[in-house]
Amino acid sequence: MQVDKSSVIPIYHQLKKLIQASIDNGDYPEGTCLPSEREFCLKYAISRMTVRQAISELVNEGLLRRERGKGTFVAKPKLNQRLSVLSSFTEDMAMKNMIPGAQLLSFNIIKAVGLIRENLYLSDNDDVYEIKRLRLADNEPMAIETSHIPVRILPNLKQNQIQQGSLYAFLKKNGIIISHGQQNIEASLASQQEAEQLHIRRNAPVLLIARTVYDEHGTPIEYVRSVYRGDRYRFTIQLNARKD
Ligand code: 16G
Repeated sequence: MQVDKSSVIPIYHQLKKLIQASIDNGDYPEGTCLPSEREFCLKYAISRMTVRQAISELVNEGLLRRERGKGTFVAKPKLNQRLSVLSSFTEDMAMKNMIPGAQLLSFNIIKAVGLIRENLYLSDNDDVYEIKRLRLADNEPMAIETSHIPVRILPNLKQNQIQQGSLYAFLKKNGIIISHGQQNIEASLASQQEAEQLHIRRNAPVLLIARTVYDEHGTPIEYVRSVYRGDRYRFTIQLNARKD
């Protein structure tokens, strides 16, 4: 395929689409080193600036990654998560045929304050468990999740009971059935500590997710704040047309 210089579509955009197609059809599999900027210039008879713009945008979109001194490589495809169902990290990984992992980073009992208190419908003096976990997919760090669960829901919870494995499966085993929830997502940048835990660079884009889940009686069970890797996650939402 060639670029069409007479087209109204900017050349950098056409090159982007060509590279994207080569990734999609397997010509450039994951981990492949992309031809150099010079090679692209010669192949398509276009300027280096045009090549640079196409590649930079693909890097920003997460399709390519740059390694200093080595070149530009085809990145791992992002994990696509649908947001229409309330599922656990473990269930999401099972659907993708990936091995879920949970590493407990900290476990504390704290007083419910601010958004934690508000979202869990608690009073100032109520205690919550604060459970911070690193989530892994096939051993690769994906997210840091900080869950808050009212102590009165599980008065005797001990750290070793949730050291590994699925939190939602543990809740279910204890008679707590999660029924519905709400979640919001916003963009942010990784702090130094988050970057170290997630194996990304400081200030890399991340997605902040806040989720409140309720049991079948409408009692809030968990308020969780998570930091998901922006380079590894994409969330998809099903939209239905307005009925009015
Ligand atoms: C999901 C939830 C998190 C929950 C976890 C339980 C988001 C943003 N977060 O990752 O709230 O604590 O599932 O997973 O979706 P688990 O049962 O595998 O521990």
